[in-house]
Amino acid sequence: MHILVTNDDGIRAPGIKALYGAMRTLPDARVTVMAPDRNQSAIGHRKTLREPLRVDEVTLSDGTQAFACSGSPSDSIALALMGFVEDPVDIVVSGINQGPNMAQDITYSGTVTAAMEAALYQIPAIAFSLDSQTEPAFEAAAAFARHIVPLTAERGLPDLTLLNVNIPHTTAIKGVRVTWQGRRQYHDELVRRVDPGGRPYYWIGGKAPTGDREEVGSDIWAVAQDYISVTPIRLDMTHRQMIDDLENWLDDFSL
Ligand SMILES: [Mn+2]
Repeated sequence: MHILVTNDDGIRAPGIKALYGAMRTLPDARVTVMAPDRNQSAIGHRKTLREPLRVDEVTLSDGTQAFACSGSPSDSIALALMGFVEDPVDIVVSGINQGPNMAQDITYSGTVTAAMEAALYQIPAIAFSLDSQTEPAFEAAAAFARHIVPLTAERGLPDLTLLNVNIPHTTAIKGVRVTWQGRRQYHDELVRRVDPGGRPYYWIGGKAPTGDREEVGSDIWAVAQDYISVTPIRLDMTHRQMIDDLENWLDDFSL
């Protein structure tokens, strides 16, 4: 089993070290690490087309040989699967992200969009995120990765589908729940400042997002209840139930 490991926190982040370390302990596993050379969190499903991409072979703190890419997480996966990594890849794993990626976070998340890119290449992919921004302990997430990765590689995933895993930050995990995307509440605020030359500039500030913890069965609910959340995500975001209605809205248009 050839496992390609990436992340969005950058190739030197502790979470990716925990993930490739866990993958290496699987029987018959061969691990390739290719990830952004710096933090690319919330980069979204970015495809870099108007500037060159560079890849450097780097030695990480534990001696691991890895590929550091100047592009986004999805660029890293695209490069690898288009032939930069010569041996066929059986599964792509992304993370372990420092911070959750649930509900509407997923199209912002470089952790998840790296897995989306793999799904475009019909390679099974799993994104792992830990519900902690500070001093995370990755052991439980790594243990679950060791469980779900071989299963997913063996069974495969439906077309244009990936798995999004979120792990609660607790030593008392209750189990696993298969979930759907819940409802995020963002608390972003526009912060306006002025540079030394007198020009305004802006930050997206505000508090961290919260969410509906009461909707039983959602990813946000599961993690709030100390369950590991596993959500099957499809890239087809069409609202099929709306198609008939929308046709009715538009059917009297003519040229
Ligand atoms: Mn991140």
